[in-house]
Amino acid sequence: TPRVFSGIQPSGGLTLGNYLGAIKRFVEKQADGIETIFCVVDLHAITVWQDPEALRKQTRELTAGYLAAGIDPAKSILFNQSQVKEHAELGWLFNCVARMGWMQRMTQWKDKAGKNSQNASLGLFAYPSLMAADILLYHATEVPVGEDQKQHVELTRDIAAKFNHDYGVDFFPMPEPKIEGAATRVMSLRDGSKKMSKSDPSDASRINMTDDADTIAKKIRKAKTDPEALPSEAKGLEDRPEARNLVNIYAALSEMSVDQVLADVGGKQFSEFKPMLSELAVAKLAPISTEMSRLMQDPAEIDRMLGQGSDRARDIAAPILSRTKEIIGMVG
Ligand code: AQP
Repeated sequence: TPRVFSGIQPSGGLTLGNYLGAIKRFVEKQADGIETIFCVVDLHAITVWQDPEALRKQTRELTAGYLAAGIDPAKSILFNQSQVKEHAELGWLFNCVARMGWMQRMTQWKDKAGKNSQNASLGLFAYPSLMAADILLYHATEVPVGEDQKQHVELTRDIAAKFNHDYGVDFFPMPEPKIEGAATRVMSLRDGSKKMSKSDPSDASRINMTDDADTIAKKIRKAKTDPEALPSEAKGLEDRPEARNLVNIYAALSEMSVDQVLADVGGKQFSEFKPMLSELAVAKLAPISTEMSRLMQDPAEIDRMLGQGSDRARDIAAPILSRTKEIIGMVG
């Protein structure tokens, strides 16, 4: 039976990239009537420094973001990773399956550790092995993610295959990365070659889900573009990363294809297109950010929901972990 799992790190405020590349698609999966499990991956967030007070706030805010965007705890399991100890435990078991060389090839590791990799945390290096545990602990078969996470889901398959092979079992399924839609890689508004990211030092590079209408309009007005008018077909965007990014965002927000969008706006200058994009972004995001602020007024209720979701997650995870330990040869 299909089962969907995905997670987001509470490592900052939610961005439009996280919304279009992840949450909006999680909500669509939920509507398909299959079993869906969504996680606030706080154990991943601390692979880089997080101020404790900020981590607490970001965990609640991300939960509020999931709920405000349409994740329904009656239909999906919504919880935070650190409350389900099985994640850390299976993560360790997978550290003993995954190979150093596999980890060294991960582009996110190379990007985030940078030149000073001796100073990166051991957790940052092992991140993909914990992510494999997150997914396989539920025997999930589908993992909706943005383009940047594709390599980690492929590594999850390698870990599952090696475990099954080494122990001569057919225990872990091969999860499929689901990278769908017009905005699988939303780019920075300041640099069309960089991904829009929560942790980019420039706030102008991203749209935050909590930005108000004026801020959204200002960021879009200042977004980097080229001087040409918009083309009338998608192939006209090939060498124009900034233009392509804004059109992709428009397409994803309006639920139209890029070709449909260009059929409408082809020939327009950015001075005309940007206000259209701002208006659309505000119309789509304002109800979510209003609902997020309402939910954030009652942090105790958010904590209660995370506790309940964690209990439900554990019910699935615990027997899978027990069986894994038994296969490995652990007693008890
Ligand atoms: N720019 C993006 N476009 C499309 N999808 C994106 N995702 C992230 N950025 C974009 C998707 O959002 C999900 C959650 O990501 P994450 O929080 O686990 O970490 P990340 O991919 O490292 O995202 P950030 O925003 O760049 O966080 P920081 O700055 O902390 O590293 C994933 O499905 C991801 O693909």
